[in-house]
Amino acid sequence: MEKLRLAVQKSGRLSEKSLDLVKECGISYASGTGKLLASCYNFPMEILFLRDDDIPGYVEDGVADIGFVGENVLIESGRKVKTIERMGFGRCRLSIAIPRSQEYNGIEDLQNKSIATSYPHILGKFLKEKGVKADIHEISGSVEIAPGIGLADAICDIVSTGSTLLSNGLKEVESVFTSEAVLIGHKGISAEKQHLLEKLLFRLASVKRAKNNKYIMLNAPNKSLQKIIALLPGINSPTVQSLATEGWSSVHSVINEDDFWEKIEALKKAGAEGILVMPIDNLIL
Ligand code: PRT
Ligand code: ZN
Repeated sequence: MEKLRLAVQKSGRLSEKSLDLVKECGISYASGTGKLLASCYNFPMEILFLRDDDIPGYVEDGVADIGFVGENVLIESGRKVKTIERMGFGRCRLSIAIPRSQEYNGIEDLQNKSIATSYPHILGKFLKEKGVKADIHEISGSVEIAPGIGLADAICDIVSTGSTLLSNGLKEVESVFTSEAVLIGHKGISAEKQHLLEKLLFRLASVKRAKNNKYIMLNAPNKSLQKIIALLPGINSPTVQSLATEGWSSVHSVINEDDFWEKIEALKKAGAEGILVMPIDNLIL
C-alpha cells in the first residue's frame, strides 16, 4: 500500500506546530532525535524531516507528497507546487529596515541604496513594482547586522515581534510580504495518495474547527430560556435538559472563539449561571 509522505521542518520555528497538528489528527509516529524519516503507526504516512529551504523542492520533485512550509520560503524558492491550505501559524512579515537614526520619507529613499537580504527574489519583485532601483546584496544569515558592519544601507528580513530590529538599531520602513505556514502538495500526486490526502485534510479541518470553538454548559432559569437559546445557535440548536431543581434547565452548546467574551457577557446578563466552558478535540459536521 502507498504511503503519503509529509515533509516537516526538522528543527526550527515551524517544527513543533506542524508535528502538533499531526498528533491532533490522531496520527502517532516513532519520534526520535536525529531521525530523517519516521513512519506513522495508525495512518499510511511517513514524515520526512528537512531544512525548511529544501521542502518546496522536495515537494516539487515528488520526493515528498506534501509539506508544511513558510509561505516566504515557498515564494522565494519559485518552486511549482500546489498550495493546499493556509495553516494560521508561523505568522511573520518580510520587511525592509534601515538604521533608526536615518530619516525616511518614503520608498524613493531606497533609490540606489544597497539592501542585504536572504530573499532576493521577493525583494527584487517588490522593488521593481515600486519602480525602485537598488543593489540587492544576497546573504544567508545574520542579515540584521549588515548595516552596522557597513555591508549594506538597509536590510530586508523576516520580522515577527520586531525585537531583533530594535536590538540592532534598525527600524521597519516597508512591509514587503506577510506570511504564514502553508500546506503544499506535489502537482502530480497519484490517485491513491490523493485519497489519503483527502482523509488527512478532513481530519485537519475538524481539528481547525475544534480550535475555533468551545463547548459551553450553563444553568438557566426556565423563564430566561428563550433569551439564552437565542444567543446560542449551537451546531443545529442547543441541548436543553431539566435540572433536579424545579424551574431550572441546563443548556449545552458550542460557541465560536471570535465573539467568545461578548457571548459570555450577554449570557450572564440574560440570567445564565454556572457557565462551564471546555475545549473541543474534534468537531465533525
Ligand atoms: O534550519 P532551517 O533552514 O530549517 O530553519 P531557518 O533558520 O531557515 O528557519 P526558522 O526556523 O528560523 O523559521 C522557519 C519559518 O518560520 C520562516 O521561514 C518563517 O516562515 C517563520 N517565522 C515566523 C520566522 C519568524 N517568525 C521569525 N521571527 N522566521 C524567522 N524569524 C527570525 C527572523 O529571521 C529574525 O532573525 O526571527 C528574527 C526576528 O524575530 P523578531 O521576533 O525579533 O522580530
Ligand atoms: Zn531555512
